[in-house]
Amino acid sequence: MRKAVILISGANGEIGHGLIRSLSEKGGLPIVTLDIDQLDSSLNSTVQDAIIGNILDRNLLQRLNAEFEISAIYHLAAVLSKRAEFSPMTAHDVNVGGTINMLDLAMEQATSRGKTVKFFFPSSIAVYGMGSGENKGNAGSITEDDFRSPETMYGCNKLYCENLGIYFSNHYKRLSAESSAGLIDFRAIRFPGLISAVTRPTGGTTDYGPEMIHAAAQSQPYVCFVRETTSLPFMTMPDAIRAIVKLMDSPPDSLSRSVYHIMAFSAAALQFKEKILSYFPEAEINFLVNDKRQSIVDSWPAEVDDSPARQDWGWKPKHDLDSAFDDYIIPEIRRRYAE
Ligand code: AKB
Repeated sequence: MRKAVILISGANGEIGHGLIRSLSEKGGLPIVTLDIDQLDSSLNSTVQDAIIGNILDRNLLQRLNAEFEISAIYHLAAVLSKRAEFSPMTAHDVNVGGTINMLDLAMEQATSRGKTVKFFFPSSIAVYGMGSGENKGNAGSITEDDFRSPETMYGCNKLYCENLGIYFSNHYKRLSAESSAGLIDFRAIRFPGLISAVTRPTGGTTDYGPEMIHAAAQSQPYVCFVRETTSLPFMTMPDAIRAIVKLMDSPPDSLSRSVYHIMAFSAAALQFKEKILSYFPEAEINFLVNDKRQSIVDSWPAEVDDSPARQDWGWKPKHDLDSAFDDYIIPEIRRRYAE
């Protein structure tokens, strides 16, 4: 008998930490994690099996297929936007090759059991390409279908993988005698910049916000690589985790789309600095624009219209900019660095 589980790839990353805790507190099937690195030891007691391995290793995935009965996959493993611009081929291999491997695993599981496998994919505001700073300024709150012309490898990978997920869900092998449509229930969220007080950000372009906060909490100077006036949408990690759980728990017939974007607040880099100074008056935060990285941030929208997510599955962030700092970031980050 194969063991019934849910599978989380890239579990050791920032989203993985929060998601594992939340899913294990919620109860339900045991969690198996897959990550290229050893799982953070503080999470060991919350998972059944922490497998160290590569999502590109098809033999390993075959072993997982044989050993487990997987009813849901949360496929979090990815190379983020900064690293992807330095190593686009690696990013493509991991982000696209890894995703199709996981979709294929989901399909094998679903066909062998004749039951739908749920698949969660974290997409990103990187799928958008605003074209120019002027467009970004004029666009206001954009819909999911606007400006889908990504300018980064990471954004191209994410947009393509959204389409792969929809293909596996709705049109897989559409010319073969037995249709496999409906065996994968693919759901994706395009996340804005995420702020975790618990884990240190690495490899993202939106990370200037959280990097500034983590540096200040450790009395380290920080040089921000975008202009003071640069705005992006953001949300706290607990809101992101709540969103994943809420979307995955929603009945299929309540969803009008497979891919939703969401945000909690839009903030300029200077607003982060001012907020941080109000808690850490000694913080040393300066701005030295890196034109290349700035151009990437300028290609992403300042705001998204998340009314479809609000209407379909009740998305509602708990934290705005003020409560993000007051109720989550500052208390958690003080605790983290006091330990
Ligand atoms: C990154 O900056 O790479 C990510 C993203 C835009 O999804 N936070």
